[in-house]
Parts: sequence; structure tokens; C-alpha cells
Amino acid sequence: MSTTTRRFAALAGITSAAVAIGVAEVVAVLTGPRSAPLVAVGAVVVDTVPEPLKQFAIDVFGRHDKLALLIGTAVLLAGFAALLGVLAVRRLAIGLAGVAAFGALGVAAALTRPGADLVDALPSLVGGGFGALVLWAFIAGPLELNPWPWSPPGDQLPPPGPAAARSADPVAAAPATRERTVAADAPLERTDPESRRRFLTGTGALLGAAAVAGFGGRWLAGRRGVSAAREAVVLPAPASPAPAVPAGADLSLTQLAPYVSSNFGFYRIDTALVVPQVDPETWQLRIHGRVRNPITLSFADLLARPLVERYVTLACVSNEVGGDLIGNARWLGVPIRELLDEVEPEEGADQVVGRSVDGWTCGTPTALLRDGRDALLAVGMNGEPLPVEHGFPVRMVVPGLYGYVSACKWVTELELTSFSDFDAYWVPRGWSPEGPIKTQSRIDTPRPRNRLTAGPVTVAGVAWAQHRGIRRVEVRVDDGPWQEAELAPAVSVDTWVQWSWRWAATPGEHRLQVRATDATGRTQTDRRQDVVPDGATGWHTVRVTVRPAA
Ligand SMILES: Nc1nc2c(c(=O)[nH]1)N[C@H]1C(S)=C(S)[C@@H](COP(=O)(O)O)O[C@H]1N2
Ligand SMILES: [Mo]
Repeated sequence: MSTTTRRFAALAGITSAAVAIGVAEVVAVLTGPRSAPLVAVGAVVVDTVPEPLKQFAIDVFGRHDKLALLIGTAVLLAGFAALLGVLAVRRLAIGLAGVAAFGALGVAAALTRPGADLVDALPSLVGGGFGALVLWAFIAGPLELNPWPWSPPGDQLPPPGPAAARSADPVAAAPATRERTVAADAPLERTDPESRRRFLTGTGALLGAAAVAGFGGRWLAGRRGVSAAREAVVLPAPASPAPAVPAGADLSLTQLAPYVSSNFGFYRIDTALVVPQVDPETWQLRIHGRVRNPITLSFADLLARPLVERYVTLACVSNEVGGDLIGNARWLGVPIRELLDEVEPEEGADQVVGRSVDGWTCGTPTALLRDGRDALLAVGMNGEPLPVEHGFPVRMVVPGLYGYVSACKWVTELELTSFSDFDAYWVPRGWSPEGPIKTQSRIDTPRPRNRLTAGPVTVAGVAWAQHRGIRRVEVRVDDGPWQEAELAPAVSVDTWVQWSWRWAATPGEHRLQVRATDATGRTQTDRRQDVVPDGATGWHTVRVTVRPAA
């Protein structure tokens, strides 16, 4: 097969795949974005890739790891589609079988997602059908290249038909151009230019239509989301308001994380490739399992209860030493403790499993949820309904525990069970069943590579030991003595604190280090530990260069 043939065939294959995906996205406007094949297959990948690879993706792509996954999947699919196009020229049946196989993959992925419905098979089925139709049209149908410029293996002589066509080709009679010279013996020359134009116009038009369908479908699906329902939510005033933020809690230094994170700037971590759209009108929370009085609550039921408002700093177990997967917000919600009292957990039901609409689960020790801490079923974040990507309409927030064991977003179920009977989402993937937050501290300013001038420099950052509280933060320069930093006031032991230290910086290269001591008197360890299985440890270190003062 000539290179030219392969190019045309690959183009036909890619166009078919693009049409399949585009059509599927349009169908998914009706069946829900999670049933779209790229998203469904991507979600299976998210749930099954080995942990180190996932960590690698988070490290490399950071906040864009999901986008990277979708693009990666699309590029891989394009590669396979090109190959299928080439195979289809040899035998159309092989190409069509390939399209069917990809359609089946999409169907299987969509149907095995938690909470999937039979209609979730539709995007891949309809998309696959259109893909097959387009492939047929290019290989053997109305958009076919006439004839396909390829010679079967072993066929040394040019087929007679095309040769005749060539002599009649006006291009052949045209004055010699560079293209003409190069093409003199290329099989392309044997292609009827009219059919070639039709083929290329066809691919162009179909690729354009597929892009419009795909992006249009995504856009429409987004508009069908719950942002309007969220705007319409009116949160009641808290029966128990949050304590006022003490003056001076926020040192307001550039580079230093603000004491209260904005909803927009708040870190986001979850396994959801498309943000679940949960309608508060139909939302229900079932509290069941090993309880004496199972209950089901509506969103209105929840809002009708006395609401509590608290500042709580949420942290991710995947936060590296010095990392920014941590944020502090004012949460409004119903104390989980009160709901548990009502359902009356049975003896031995030591785990509360929070389950999200998308099937994600976390397991929280029942005892911790009832020990008096402000564990909330939150509906509000910094005075607004929860942002959709932070769990609208309802999520869990538990002071002192990493998010993966406590902070279920889009929560629809609390199931009382035991740790010995059920492993939540991250546990079989190598993470610890229990995840108390470790005492940590971070230097926010100066940053590595900041150019400093000798003289007084403010070193500042945050420290956290949620639900224990921070007693002391110390800083040292180049293995010198530990120097106590000044602690800013905080609302409660459930939030981080800002700290600062005045450094008389001297010219040269320096290493700044920080360590915190929690209110129980325990100082954070310098032993470097990775985030797996239960959170990173070690001292945050920042290297800076100080220039002599002019
Ligand atoms: N439904 C659902 N809830 C979830 C997760 C998830 O993947 N799915 N991730 C958890 C993790 S690991 C963390 S750290 C917090 C992060 O909450 P945020 O995105 O609002 O910052 O949400 C938790 N809740
Ligand atoms: Mo997390």
C-alpha cells in the first residue's frame, strides 16, 4: 500500500471516529455527560489505573490531570482510528468490526459506571453506528476514492483501469510542476480528481460537523446542569453562627495563602471526570445500614433544621510537603452527630460510609463523628450554596480528617457498617482506612528562587493540625538553631494558622526550614514520607539566594 493510500485511509478512519464521538456527545446531552464514551472510558481508566501512575499524572499535570486524560484518550483513539481506516481499505469488514469493538468498549464502560442506566449505552451505540456509516461511505460508499490508489501486495504492475484514467486526467497534461514531477509515479495520480475532491471535501465537512456536534453537545450538556437550581437556593441564617475571624488572623502578605480561601481558589480533588449535576429538588439522603431507625431526608428537610456555621480547614492526603491541596472555608450545615443520634447506630457499626451519586465512597469512624467535633453535612461554603464542583447540594466536612476518608461531595447516602465489612474507594487502592490529618507547616514567602536583598525579610506561611490545634511554629536557617515564629490568631483548632518570622537575611545561598508543634505537644517529624498510604511527613524547605544590599 502506498503512503498516499495510507494517508487517505487513515484520514477516513479518523473522520469516522470523530463523527462517532461527536454524535455520541449530542446523544449524551439527553442521557447525561457521564454516558459519553470518552468520559465513560476515561472514568474506568481513573478507577483502575495503578496508584503510582495516578500520582504521576497528578504530579505532572496537576490541576489539569483530567483534561490530560481526556486528550490522551482522544489521541490514542485517533491512532487506532487511523489504523482501522487503513485496515478497512484492505477489507471493509475488518474496519467495521473495529468500529463495532470500540462502540462495544464505550457501551461496556458506560454501563458499568455506578448508577448507570440502560440508556447510558445509547451514546456509544448511536455514535458507533454513525462512525460505521461514515467509514463505509469513504471506503465503499458515495465518498469513496475512485479508485482507491493502492495495489494489492504482489501486484507489481499498475492496474489497467486507473492508468487509462490517468492519460485522460487533465492534470497529467499540465506543464510539469514540482508536484507533478514528484507525483509522476505515485499511485495518487491514478485517482480521479473529482472523487479525490469529493473525498477531501467530505472529510473536511464531516470533521467540522463532528467538532460542532462534540463541543456543542458538551456546551448544551453544561447548560442542562444545576447552576440555575443552585442560584435559586436561599440558605437560611445559621442557628449557630461561626465565630468572627479574629483581627490579625490574616497577615495579608502577598504570596501568603489568605486565612479564608475563596470558593474560586479552593483546591479541588475528586475522581469525577464530569462534575455531577445533582438537582436539590430531587436530592435525598438515605441514612441506613446498621441502624435502628433508618431515615431519608430531602434538601428542604435539611434546610429546615437548625444550621451550624464553622470554619474548617480541609486537606488532601495527596498533599506533598509544601503543597497547596489544602484550603480553609466557612461551612454551613447540619451536625452529622445529631443525625446519627436519630438513626441510632447499632453496636459495632464503627464506620459511616459516605456515598456520592457517582458511586465514590469514603469511610469515617463513627466514634469521631459523634465525639463532639463539628462534623457537618454542609450545604453552604463561605456564605454561598456549595459550588457545584465542591459537592452541591450537600457534602460532608469533618474537622481533623483528610478528605478521602471524610469529605464526600454530592453525598446521597450515609451507610452505617464496620471497617471489617467494607473498604471505601481509596482503601483497596493502597491508602490507609483511617486518615487523621498530620501536623504540617508550609513556608509561603519567600518562594524558592525569589531574589532577596540582605536585611530584614519576613518569612511567613501556614501551619495546621486540625482538631488538635497548633501550639508552636519554628523556623531555622541553614541548620542553625530553631527560632520561634509568631503565630497569628485563628478561629479554632479546626483551622490552619498563619505564622511569620523576621529574618535578618545575610548575602548568599540559604535554606529555610519550618516545623510545627501541635497542642498536644508533639512536633512534626523530619522523617520524609510519601503521601501514600496516609499523608506526607517531613519539613518544608525553601532555598533562596540573598544579594548584598546595594
Ligand atoms: N464524590 C466525591 N467526593 C470526594 C472525592 C471524590 O473523589 N468524589 N474526593 C475527596 C478528596 S480526596 C478530597 S481531598 C476532598 C476535596 O474536596 P474539594 O474538592 O472540595 O477541595 O473531597 C473528597 N470528596
Ligand atoms: Mo484528597
